[in-house]
Amino acid sequence: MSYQYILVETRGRVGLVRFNRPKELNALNAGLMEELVTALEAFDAEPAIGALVVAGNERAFAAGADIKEMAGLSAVEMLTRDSIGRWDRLRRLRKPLIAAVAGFCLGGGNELAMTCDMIVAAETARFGQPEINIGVIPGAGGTQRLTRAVGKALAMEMVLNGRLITAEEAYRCGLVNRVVPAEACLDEAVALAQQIAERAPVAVRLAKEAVNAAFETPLTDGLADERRAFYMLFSTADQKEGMAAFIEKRPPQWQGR
Ligand code: DAK
Repeated sequence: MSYQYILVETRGRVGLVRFNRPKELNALNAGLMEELVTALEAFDAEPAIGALVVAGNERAFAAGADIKEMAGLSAVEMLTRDSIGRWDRLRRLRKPLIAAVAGFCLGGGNELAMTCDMIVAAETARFGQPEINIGVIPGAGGTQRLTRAVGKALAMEMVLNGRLITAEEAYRCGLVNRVVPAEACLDEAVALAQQIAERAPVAVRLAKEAVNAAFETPLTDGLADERRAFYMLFSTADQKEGMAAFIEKRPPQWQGR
């Protein structure tokens, strides 16, 4: 399949999608979002792929939704073009999704990064929800995910006053997993994804579901769901193999079942 707005490649067991609108700082227009979700869903369905990475370039992960595309739309047009449906499809990806973020990561770009399961940040990364500067507020989860990630005080400042934060600050407040030199960012993210992709796939899938459930469920329900998933894994060949390999002091050979 050929794409206009993204570059797609496979590295080992990792499916990599890079935004490719450099002149527009990777602004997320409808075409780019559709291509992104389509490519990630294809990787999600491919057994040879164990984890996914999404990246921009050195100047920008993404500077937000495409303001020029949105500017003239009415509320009803915003509603009926159902662009949020693509974001819901991202949430439904089963394989771990890692964002490699360098440069601007703003508005919808930051919301996209936060929709991912982990973020590897370059020292050059700048995170923000500057929608207030153009007369709106975040619309793809920014007020919710940012607040859960960094807490109320900083989220309020970023959303109400458009403050950008550095990669270091993002690391200190728990928004990103690690900060690395810009030139190493993509490789670090791919290496992290590759490590996860080499683990027992069914356990990885259930682990992702269980951690994400912590944001949706009361503790008692989340604990019960986790326990059920834990017991269920004892029906997999990989649980038998993993524990046998530990006892026999050898590396496990996962079968993905
Ligand atoms: N949209 C369109 N074009 C953009 C853009 C954007 N978000 N950001 C940058 N560009 C374009 C600029 O217009 C410029 O194009 P030309 O004028 O040269 O043709 C080019 O990229 C380079 O940008 P600058 O010349 O401005 O570069 P600077 O280094 O001076 O400044 C900047 C970089 C990132 C500080 C600045 O470009 C900037 O402030 N950009 C806008 C950031 C922003 O406000 N982002 C939030 C957008 S609103 C939803 C889904 C998503 C969303 C909402 C709802 N649903 C599904 C419901 C998300 C909304 C948003 O993200």
